[in-house]
Amino acid sequence: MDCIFCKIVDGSIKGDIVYENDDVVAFRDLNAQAPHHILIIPRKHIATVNDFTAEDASIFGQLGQAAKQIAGDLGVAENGYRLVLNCNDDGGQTVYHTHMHFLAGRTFTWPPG
Ligand code: DGP
Repeated sequence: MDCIFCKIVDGSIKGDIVYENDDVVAFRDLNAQAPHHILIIPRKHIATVNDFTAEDASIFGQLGQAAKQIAGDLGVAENGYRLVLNCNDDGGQTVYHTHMHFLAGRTFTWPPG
């Protein structure tokens, strides 16, 4: 499978990894939109949120736990941060391996663009 994020997971492409455990890997986004822009991904290839099955449900929990851990590690938990999951074209998804964007280090506005 030609998936750039699977290649970061298996180490064949280098990622700037900030956190990993048995289920998820988190690495800095190449095209950072904030002082801290990290992508938290499941090790398992799941193309979009639409492709999650009941047996994948715990992965959402893992993504959230990783975000909390990273926020603590970076010292941004108190100030706050934004978590985003883009799905398909209207959601702005460009890489088809589900990923949670962790954005921190500045104040974000709402609604998003
Ligand atoms: P999305 O638009 O939600 O699918 O976000 C994909 C993000 O992935 C985008 O912010 C840029 C980032 N990205 C794309 N290719 C690479 C890569 O090879 N390495 C890293 N670290 N990030 C990448």
